[in-house]
Amino acid sequence: MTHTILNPADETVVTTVAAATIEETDAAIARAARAQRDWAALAPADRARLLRRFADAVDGAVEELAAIEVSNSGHPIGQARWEAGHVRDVLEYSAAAPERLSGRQIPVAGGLDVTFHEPLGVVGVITPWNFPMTIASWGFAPALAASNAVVLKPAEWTPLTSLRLAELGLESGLPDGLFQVIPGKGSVVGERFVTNETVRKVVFTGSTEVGRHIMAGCAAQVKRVTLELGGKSANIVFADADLERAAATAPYGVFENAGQDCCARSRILVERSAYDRFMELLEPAVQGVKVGDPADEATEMGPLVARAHLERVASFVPDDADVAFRGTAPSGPGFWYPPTVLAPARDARTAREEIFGPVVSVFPFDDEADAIRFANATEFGLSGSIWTRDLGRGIRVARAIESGNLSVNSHSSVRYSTPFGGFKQSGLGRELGPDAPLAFTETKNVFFAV
Ligand code: TAP
Repeated sequence: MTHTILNPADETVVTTVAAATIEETDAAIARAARAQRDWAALAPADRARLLRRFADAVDGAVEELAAIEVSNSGHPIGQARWEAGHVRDVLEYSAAAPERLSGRQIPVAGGLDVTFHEPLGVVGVITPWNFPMTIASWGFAPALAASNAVVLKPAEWTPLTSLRLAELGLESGLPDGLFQVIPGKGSVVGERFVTNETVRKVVFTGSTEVGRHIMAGCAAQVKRVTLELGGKSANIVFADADLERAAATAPYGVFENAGQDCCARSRILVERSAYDRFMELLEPAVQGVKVGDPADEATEMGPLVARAHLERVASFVPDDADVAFRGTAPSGPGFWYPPTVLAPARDARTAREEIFGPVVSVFPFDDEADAIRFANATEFGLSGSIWTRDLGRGIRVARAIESGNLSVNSHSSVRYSTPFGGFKQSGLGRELGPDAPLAFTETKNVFFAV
């Protein structure tokens, strides 16, 4: 069976990709298990060197990977270049781990006690379509660095950069079978990662609904799992903030990647006394977002990934929706949707559910306690921003929001060197940062009697 890949900006056929069967998935997992034993037997410095070579290969292929993402996912070229550079950085940062994953020597009576961080074996990584290559690297780079093998299932719509990354790994000298990309259906390949006992951990990024299903499946074998799921993050603007900056940047906090971003600040909460002024400033900022051809260097927002997703996003904005104002978008061909600002009631569907498109809802709030209460009134807890000139308030509110990644006076969420992940139903576990490789190990304690 094959899957046809369309360019979301013009609906032309990019290529077709074969979908793996259960038997092919099992064969890939068995190959990964053999490669893992050879990989773990290498000297730590050799594993580090090969990962650095892989990072160098990605560095040399930044333009190529970016161009693939432009045509496969419709990402603006500048953003796609950043994504390829981020994959290189994640690999380079992870390459330090093989020589630094040290255990501890713990004082005990009657002997010597030592801990080791042992690899898990084969890790299955399942990725979504919104940031195909960056999210892939958050799984495979630290897993490889901790001496594991990786089988990776990309989303059906967006497998191309992951396939190229696997080739680059092989060209860099990684053992054959150590890092394999297996395109196919979630219900076939992804499901097999859960049920095949050789896979010792599943790293899943995607919807909360599928994440719950995977966690339940993994429970049967007490299989390790990391989940990066949905979000409905708040951008809280206090009246004492630099309103010009808060309004000028708010569109980029939600419309980046056409809103197909788990960290999208899709609820803007504005202190009531500043609400009218903020909306006045927000309107030209939204209309100024450059939406169009992703291959154009000036483009800030491209199309949505697929027609089915466009229809889902549009369903959140019926004809009688409380639209405050909108930006512009090409009319087609391609899966275009304009940046859209709503001013709905707090209990509206758009205020509660993840839209995963360029639609944001703005709400007034009364005071700090009200802002915190409403920001936390969601099953999700992934990201968020706080705009204020009062440092004490910034700290207080950041500590009170039930979310894994907060930013004061910015919309930054992701750095390769800092931990990333969600509270509540936004996920389980953390990726990136100095501890990322530890999530791909078991701690073993050995006592030597003396
Ligand atoms: P999903 O539909 O959940 O799909 C994610 C991945 O899981 C795809 O590769 C999919 O394969 C696979 N899959 C589907 N059903 C499966 C099953 N039964 N068993 C195993 N794998 C299965 O999500 P999506 O629509 O691609 O991505 C959007 C969602 O991801 C949003 O909710 C977003 O917030 C979330 N997300 C979260 C983060 C973080 S870091 N928290 C980052 C990005 C995205 P197919 O392609 O074949 O369906």
